[in-house]
Amino acid sequence: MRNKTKVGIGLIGYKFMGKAHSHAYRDLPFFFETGVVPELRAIAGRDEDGLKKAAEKMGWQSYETDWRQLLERDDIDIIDICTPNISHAEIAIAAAEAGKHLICEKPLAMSVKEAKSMLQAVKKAGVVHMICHNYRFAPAVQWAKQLIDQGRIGKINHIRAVYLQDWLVDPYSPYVWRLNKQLSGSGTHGDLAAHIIDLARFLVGEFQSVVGMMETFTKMRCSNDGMMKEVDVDDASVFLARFRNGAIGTFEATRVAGGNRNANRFEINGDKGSIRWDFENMNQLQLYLTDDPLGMQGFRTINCTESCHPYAAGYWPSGHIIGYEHTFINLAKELMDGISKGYSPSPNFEDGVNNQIVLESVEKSAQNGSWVNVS
Ligand code: SOE
Repeated sequence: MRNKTKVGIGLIGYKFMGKAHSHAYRDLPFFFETGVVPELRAIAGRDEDGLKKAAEKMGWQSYETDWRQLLERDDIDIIDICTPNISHAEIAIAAAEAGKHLICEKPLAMSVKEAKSMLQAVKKAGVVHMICHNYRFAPAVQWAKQLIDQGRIGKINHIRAVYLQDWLVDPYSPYVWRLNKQLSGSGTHGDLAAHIIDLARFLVGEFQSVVGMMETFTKMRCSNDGMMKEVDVDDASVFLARFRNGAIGTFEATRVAGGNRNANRFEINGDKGSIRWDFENMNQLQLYLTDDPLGMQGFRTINCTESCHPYAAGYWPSGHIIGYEHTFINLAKELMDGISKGYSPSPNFEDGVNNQIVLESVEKSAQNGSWVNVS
């Protein structure tokens, strides 16, 4: 008889995200008490050698070379999708039909249509679902949300958000699946803009309309097998947005901003103050309040490592910082709580659909050169 408080994870994909998620499940019980406790039951992938090594290294009890096997297994309660975007919908719908709870990497799908079919499937099956927008779960971002909800920076007028990487700045950097529209749906847009869209939806509110442009600077790249391949996705996407609450925003996502390895940053300006966050300094939040006395005004730095800060008490004493991997642990905590109490914590597939609608609206705008309503 297996322990009822344990839930079996079946994770598909074992590369970068597979590693981040595996680590999160493994370390979660170390830091947090959750209603149910994850157990690393099986990992799935196609290359048996790589899979076997990954399973051993990351502590998985077993592996399957066909993800469908996970759906057959009674000891798997949650399917975690860390595969290229093209397979998200097929796996999620089949898993929901098999009664498995779901967590899926972003972007949720290749299109709004696909995303909606995934949402429909999880709702019909009554399973718990989440999408992995991990940056929401940095304590400083959660703290920013609390400050905004308390009205500390007043009515929000602006957000300016960027997500800048540079791994494609070198025209000789090799062709990978993320550069193939058939496998990824879009390029930087779905990969990075999706994250800042999520942060904006979380902190500012729902989008109303967008106008944007997308560009591919290096149109051919060489794959590892020596073949030149066409890059048919964007290297960069930039857009302006109006929000339903009257705020406006600018967004920039790129993989060709030399010197920026993973610069996920935002600044939000309200009529009583401003908030700034920079992932590469993720434990700190910059806060400016307009009613600070004259002569004392300026951005102050809040180290979000005190026990009053979200998630911080689970880790270390004040001042002992956490990192990228902990955003996944915090997200996994929410997932476990959702499963034990029977709800789908945000961001869930509904957020995934709304995010995808913004992504697709920007794409439409980039094609026709005009504002598009996000409906
Ligand atoms: C690659 O650009 C990538 O791994 C993204 O897919 C992740 O979502 C981001 O967090 C880091 O960069």
